[in-house]
Order: sequence, then C-alpha cells, then structure tokens
Amino acid sequence: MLMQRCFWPVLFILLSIIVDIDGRQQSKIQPPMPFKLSHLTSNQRGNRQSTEVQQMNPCNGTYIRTNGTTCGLKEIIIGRCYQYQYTNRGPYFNYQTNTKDCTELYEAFERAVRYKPFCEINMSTYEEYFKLTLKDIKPIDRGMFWSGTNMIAHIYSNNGHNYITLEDTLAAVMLNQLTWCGKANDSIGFDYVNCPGACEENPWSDVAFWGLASKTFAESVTGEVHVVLNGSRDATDLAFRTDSFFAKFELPNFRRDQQFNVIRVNVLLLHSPDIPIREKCGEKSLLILEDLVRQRGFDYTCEDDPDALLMIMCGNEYNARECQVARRILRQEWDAKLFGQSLQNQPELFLLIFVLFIVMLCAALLT
Ligand code: NFD
Repeated sequence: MLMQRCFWPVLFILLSIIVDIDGRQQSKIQPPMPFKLSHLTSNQRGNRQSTEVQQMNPCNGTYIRTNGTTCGLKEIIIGRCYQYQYTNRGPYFNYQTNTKDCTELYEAFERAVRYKPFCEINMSTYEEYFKLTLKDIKPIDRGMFWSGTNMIAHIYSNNGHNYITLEDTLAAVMLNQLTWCGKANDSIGFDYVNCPGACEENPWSDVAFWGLASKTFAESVTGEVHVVLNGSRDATDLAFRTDSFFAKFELPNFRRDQQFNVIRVNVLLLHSPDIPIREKCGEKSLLILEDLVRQRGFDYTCEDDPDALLMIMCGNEYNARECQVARRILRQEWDAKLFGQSLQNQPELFLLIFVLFIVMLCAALLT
C-alpha cells in the first residue's frame, strides 16, 4: 500500500532530476552565438569599447604628449568646467542658478567634432557649443581683446575680475591650449596620434573653433572695449595685423546697430622692456586701426604703455634696463611706507649720522 502510494511522486521527482541534468548539459554544448554589440548590456559595451580604446589610443589611460588629440581630453574639459564654476567661480557664476551642466556642455562639444575629420570642420560646427557656453555673457565696458600680448593682457584682466577676455569665459577655459581632431570610421572617434596642422582644401577648419569663439565674444561686448596691442613686434609683424583674429573676427563683429552698442575702442599699446620700439600710437598700423574703428562709427583712443601695464611688464622683467630706475623709486616709496621714511633715499642722512658719531667719539676721547 505504502509502495503504491509513493510510486508516482518518486517517479516524478526522478524524471524532473533527469530532465534538469539533460537541460544543463544541452546548455553547455550549445554553439556560441555570433557576437553582436547589441547583445551586451551598456556596462559590458563600455568594457569592450575601453579594450578597443586601449589598443588604439596611445594615451592608454595615462598622459603622453602626441601630435594628436590631447590625452584625457574629456576628463580635462569636464574637470575645467567644474573648477571654473565651483572652485574659481568665474565672473558670471555668482549664483547657483547660473551653473551649467558640465557633461551637457562636453557632449555638445563632442557631438560637433567626434567622428568628423578635422578638414571637414568649419565655424558652424561649433555653433551649438558656443550657444550653450558663451551666448549669455555680456561684458559692459570691461570687454578686453589682445593681439601679440597674451600673457600681459591676462595678468591685467585678472581672471575676469578687472576686465573680461575671451579666455576668462567658461567657453574658452574648457578648451584653451588643448588639441583635438575627430576621426571617421573609428570606434574612438578622435585621432590621438596625429592632427593635421592645416587643411589646404579647407582653410576654415584651422580657425573654426577660435574664429567662432572670437566672433561670438566680440558680438557680446558693449560700451567701451579695450585692446592690448604690442608695439615692439618685429618689423614684419605689426601691432595691428589685418590677418589677426582680432582684425578678422573681433573688430568686424563689435555691435553697432542695436540697442546696446560698442561706443569706444581704447587701444593700450605696449612696448616690451629691453626691446626696440617699432610703433607708437598714431603711427603705421595704428593709423589703419584708427581708420577702421572710426569707419565703423566708434570713438577711438590710444595710450602708449599705461602705468598699470608698465608695472606688470616690469614686474615680469625687473632686470630690464628701463625697469631699474622704476624699481629703485618703487623701493624708496615702499620703504617710506614701511618705515615712515625711505632709508635708501637718504644716503646723506647716513653720512650725517656717521659724521656726528665720529665728532662725538672724538669729543669724548679728548675730554
Ligand atoms: P595673436 P590674434 N591658426 O597674438 N583668440 O589677434 C590658428 F589655429 O597674433 C584667442 O590673432 O593675436 N591659430 C585664441 C592661430 C586664439 C593662428 C585665437 C592661425 N592662423 C584668437 N594665428 C586662444 N585663446 O588661443 C594665431 N593663432 C593663435 C582671440 C595662436 O595660438 C582673443 O580673444 C596665437 O597664440 C584675442 O582677442 C593666438 O592665436 C585675439 O583673438 C593669438 O594670436 C587674439 O588673436
């Protein structure tokens, strides 16, 4: 009786064990499915792509200098964006509401260039990027441009605290001094080995990014604008070059027929210490610039070596001959501030004290 009752359940359990073992064996001997990227989860896809990246990207997870796209391009761009907004709090990011999404900005940049051969790029390529990053910047009376004076102009602008240059904006900070070029039919989409220097068939590709950056920034400034130029360039390179970015993309795009316009262009013309002067205000290429500025309906001023810039130049090159006298006088004034009286300025005082001391000593010895 007991045997009869147990027969069917025991048989069922035995059969299900056999079927399970068989199933497992079958799954073991199944032929591998043909590999498709779509079969992977997004996480697995990432792993596979990163293996390809390691094979084809000479940067290979570290920094090396190549002739191509800067190693770590994406990380540098996103990191700079965070630093600008969260740490440095650039001139336009004083309120939380102005904070931009760094990943979104990077993606706009990436959409523009990734997989695109460098020589197929032109200024419109970067329109979306500058729309997101630069369009809301509106410097009033503080817009600053430069040509041949990159370092001094930026010490003077002081990260946008005194004046605002293109390089003080988030749009430019994210990409300044980086190199990139897209690569078609490639899993990475950037060429990390070699970027073309120039494209004969498309001269626009070379100036696309900084050309549109310059144009967009120039369109945003109003009131007085300031241009720091170099009057000590060598004979073939004038202070105002008609083929410079300033001449081609900035000056022609200053606003003049809208509600808020540029009113005056103030040229600050620098002459480097220890280097001969090539041009002064009112001479050679500065005359051409003045003409162009006035033709466009703006007022024009030009000042040779304003004091603030002279101090910066001599601060950088304090051993230059022209800076020595300034240095001595500055020291005297500083000592006067520190000690109430400049000691360096008073060699006669030292002499007088010394003579008095000798006289008193002699008097003491004689008595
Ligand atoms: P510069 P600028 N192709 O001292 N900006 O007036 C390429 F690709 O002579 C900023 O020409 O003065 N780059 C940056 C070039 C770049 C070429 C350009 C060229 N044919 C323009 N010629 C930037 N942040 O990098 C020159 N360059 C590069 C705006 C080269 O790196 C600024 O708002 C050189 O050091 C500024 O008001 C730099 O351009 C004005 O244009 C500047 O050449 C300065 O251009």
